[in-house]
Amino acid sequence: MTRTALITGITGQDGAYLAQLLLSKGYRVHGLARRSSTADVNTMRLKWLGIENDVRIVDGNLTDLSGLSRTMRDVRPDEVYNLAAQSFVRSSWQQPILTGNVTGIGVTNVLEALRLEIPEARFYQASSSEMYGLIQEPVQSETTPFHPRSPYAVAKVYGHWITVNYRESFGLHASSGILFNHESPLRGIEFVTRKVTDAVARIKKGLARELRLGNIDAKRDWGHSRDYVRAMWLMLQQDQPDDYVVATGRTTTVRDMCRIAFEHVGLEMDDHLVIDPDLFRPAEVEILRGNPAKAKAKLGWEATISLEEMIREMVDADLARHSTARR
Ligand code: NAP
Ligand code: G4F
Repeated sequence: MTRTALITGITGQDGAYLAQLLLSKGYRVHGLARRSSTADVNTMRLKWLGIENDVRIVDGNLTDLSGLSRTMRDVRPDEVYNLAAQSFVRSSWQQPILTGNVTGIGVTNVLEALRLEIPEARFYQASSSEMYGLIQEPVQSETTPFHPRSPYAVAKVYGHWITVNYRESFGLHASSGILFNHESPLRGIEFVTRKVTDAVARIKKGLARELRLGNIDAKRDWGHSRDYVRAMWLMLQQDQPDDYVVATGRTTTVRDMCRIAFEHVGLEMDDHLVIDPDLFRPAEVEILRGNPAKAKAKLGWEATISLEEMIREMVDADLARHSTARR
C-alpha cells in the first residue's frame, strides 16, 4: 500500500529534504503552503532538489483551522509532519503575537484537525532545542527542564506540551522531535551559518568586503538537515509515540564555525569580520549541546555529516549560486 504524508512547511529547509526522503521511500507527498504572490520563489527549495513536480501543494495556513480540517479530510494522510512555523528567533521579538499564533497555537490547530478528521494518523511536531534556553544542565536530554529565552522558544514550549497532552488525552500517535540546530545549502539566509557561507562566497568573488555578525561567542550543536529529517521519519515508524532529542553531541562557537568557512576558500576571517552590537539579541541562548543517546538506542539514529563537511558544502553551493547570479 502506498503511504500518504502531509508536510506543513514543505517550502522550508526541512520540508524540502523531508519531501525528498519520503518520495524516495515511495510515499505520496502533499505539502501545505501559504498562498503567496511569489509562488515561484516559494518553491525554490523543491526546485533545487528537482522534486517540485513530484509533490502536491495544498493551499493552507497554520492559523486557519477550517482549511486544515478540509485538508485532512481531502488528503487523508497516514503521517502528518508539522514543520511550519515562524522559525527565526530574532524576528520573534519583533512579531511576538504572530509567532505565538503560528508557532504555538498553530500546533493545536493541526492537532485538532487531525483528531477530528483522521485520529488514526501519526503526527510529528518540530520541537526545538531553543526550549532549553538558559540551560539547566550542561548537556540537554529529554528530561532536562526548559527555560525559553525568546517569544519563539516560549511558543515552541507550548507546541511541545500540547503535543504531549494530545497524546496523553486522546491516545494520538503524536511524537515530538527536540531538534538541535541543523543547516544545509537550503538554509534561510537570515540564519547565522548561511549568512556566513553566503558572505564568504561573495567576499571570495569580490562582490563584498565584510561580514557583520552579533554574538560570535554563542555556541551551538550543529548538524545537517538531511540527517535530521531521517530522525523525524524514524519517530513515526515506532509502535509507540515518544519524544526524542536529535543532536550531534558536539558544540562549537559561531566564531569557529565562521573560521571553517573562511579557511575553506583560503581567506583570513579577521580581515573581514565586523562585530555589530545591533545584531545582539535581547536575551541570548549562550550554549546548547544535546545528548542524542535515546535516539541512537531506540531509533538507531546517528548524525553522519560533520560540521566541517556541512559548512564546506554550504560555501561551495553559495559560490555556485554567485557564479550564475546576475551582479
Ligand atoms: P524554515 O525553513 O523557516 O521553514 C518554515 C516553514 O513554515 C516554511 O515553509 C514557511 O512557509 C512555513 N510557514 C511559516 N508560517 C506559516 C503559516 N502561518 N502557515 C503555514 N506555513 C507557514 O524552517 P526549518 O529550518 O525548515 O524548520 C522546520 C521546523 O523545525 C520549524 O518549525 C522550526 O521552528 C523547527 N526547528 C528548526 C530547527 C533548525 O535548526 N532548522 C531546529 C529545531 C526546530 P514560507 O515558505 O511561506 O515562509
Ligand atoms: O542561526 P541562528 O539565527 O539560530 P538560532 O537562534 O539558534 O535558532 C535556530 O535554531 C533553533 C534550534 O536551536 C531553531 F529552533 C530555530 O528555528 C532556528 O532554526 O543563530 C545562532 C546563534 C545565536 O546565538 C545568534 O545570536 O548565532 C548568533 N549570531 C551571531 N551573529 C547570529 C548573528 N545569528 C544570526 N541569525 N545572525 C547574525 O548576524
